[in-house]
Amino acid sequence: MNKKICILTLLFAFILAACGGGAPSTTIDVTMTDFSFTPNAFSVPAGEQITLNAINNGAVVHNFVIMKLGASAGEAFDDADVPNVYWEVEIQPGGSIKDTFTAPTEAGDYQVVCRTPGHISSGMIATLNVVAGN
Ligand SMILES: [Cu+2]
Repeated sequence: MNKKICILTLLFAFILAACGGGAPSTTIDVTMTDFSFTPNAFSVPAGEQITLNAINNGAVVHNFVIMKLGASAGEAFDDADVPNVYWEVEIQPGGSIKDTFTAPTEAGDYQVVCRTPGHISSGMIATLNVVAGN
């Protein structure tokens, strides 16, 4: 590939990554692989019904787990983290789901993780930014 195009492509990717969440949306589109969420930042309006469209392009089961505000699953998701789950859904390898949940009413950054053992430390972490309504 032409070097200039390559650099421009990289730059564009960084800009997209920086804007991650973008404007709040009631739809989340996420692709899971072994082992990441793409994108890894989402922005939703507080208290609204959110539609999650998730695709698992990986070879193993992945989860989209939203932790409660201020909670972190740490390096590994274990039993102690279960009460701190706000909402979660599991997606089989090669599968996809369309599901809905009600966004938290409290604005802030919520941690999103995959609870399959070893996946957090492999990089399956994302951020759900909940934005207060008008
Ligand atoms: Cu996973």
